[in-house]
Amino acid sequence: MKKLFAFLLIALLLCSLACGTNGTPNDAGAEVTRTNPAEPDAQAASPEAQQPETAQVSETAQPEAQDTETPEIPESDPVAKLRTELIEVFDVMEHMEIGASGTTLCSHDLDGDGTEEDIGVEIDMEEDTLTVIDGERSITLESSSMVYYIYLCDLDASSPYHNLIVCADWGSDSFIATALHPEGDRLIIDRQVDGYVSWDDEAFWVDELTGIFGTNSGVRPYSGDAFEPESEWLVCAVPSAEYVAENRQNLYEGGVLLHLVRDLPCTVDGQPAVITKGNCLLLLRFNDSHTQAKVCTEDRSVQAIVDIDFNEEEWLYLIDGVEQDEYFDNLFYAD
Ligand SMILES: [Ca+2]
Repeated sequence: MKKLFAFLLIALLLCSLACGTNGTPNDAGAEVTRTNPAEPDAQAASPEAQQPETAQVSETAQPEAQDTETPEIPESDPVAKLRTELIEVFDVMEHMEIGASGTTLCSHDLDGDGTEEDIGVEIDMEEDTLTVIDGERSITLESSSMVYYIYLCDLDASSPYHNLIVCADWGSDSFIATALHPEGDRLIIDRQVDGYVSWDDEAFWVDELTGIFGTNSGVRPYSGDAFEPESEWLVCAVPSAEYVAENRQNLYEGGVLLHLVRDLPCTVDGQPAVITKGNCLLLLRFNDSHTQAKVCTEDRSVQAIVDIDFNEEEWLYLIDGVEQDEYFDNLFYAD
């Protein structure tokens, strides 16, 4: 994860430099052109009607220069109420004795019957498996990883049992998270997610990979017995407070300002619109099917939704039939 984070920081630095070479981001207000979908024939027939209504947006706002706090997640999609509790997190490899294939991590009453049982793991490097053990119960997961974190937690206080989340690195910082709970004499998989799990005072967050608009990943909260995502929308991963402080000119609310070099078709207030080239945009969120992105202009006066055709086989992101890297000149992860 450290490698991924360092990589992301380098990516963000390069992005910021690229944006900086294309003019001062705040030297002009964002311009959004709204088209009128109700009168397509009139637009085609009349030259005057082809001039769409243009909304000039107010002066851009400069972020507080001295504010070095970790940026808040922009906008207010509903986020899960706190229903989760982290009891303990185990770095499995640190618990392993040298040469051992398994270890007991702790004693805990995972099933809620009032009696503690031993929770542990066994690793089979020949079969590439990880077996999670809870007393008499066990489950074997496929894994080629040697980096494991196991979260002992209570995902839903209304259930009698507690949960385990196994977070394994399959190589190249490609994590998979498996949420488990005890049921009878078995451990049951609630959900497996491609992503890295972290926890804060609000929820468990899963960092999922994406390539939308040059990002590397996005996060969203998961909670509940089924370890379900609490929002359709993922928040783009935010860089560190130190990085934000050092790169104020191209950052806003923790994201990188993307420099538009092509008019971007989008939806504003439910109406078709175009954000004209020359503006800088901030990617706020994207949805879990990678088909929509929420963006805002750098002064945050206009928020828009961009429809994206995601070709998963070729990992291509197309906007109005054009690859995303033709819209911006400072994407780090291009198609
Ligand atoms: Ca028990």
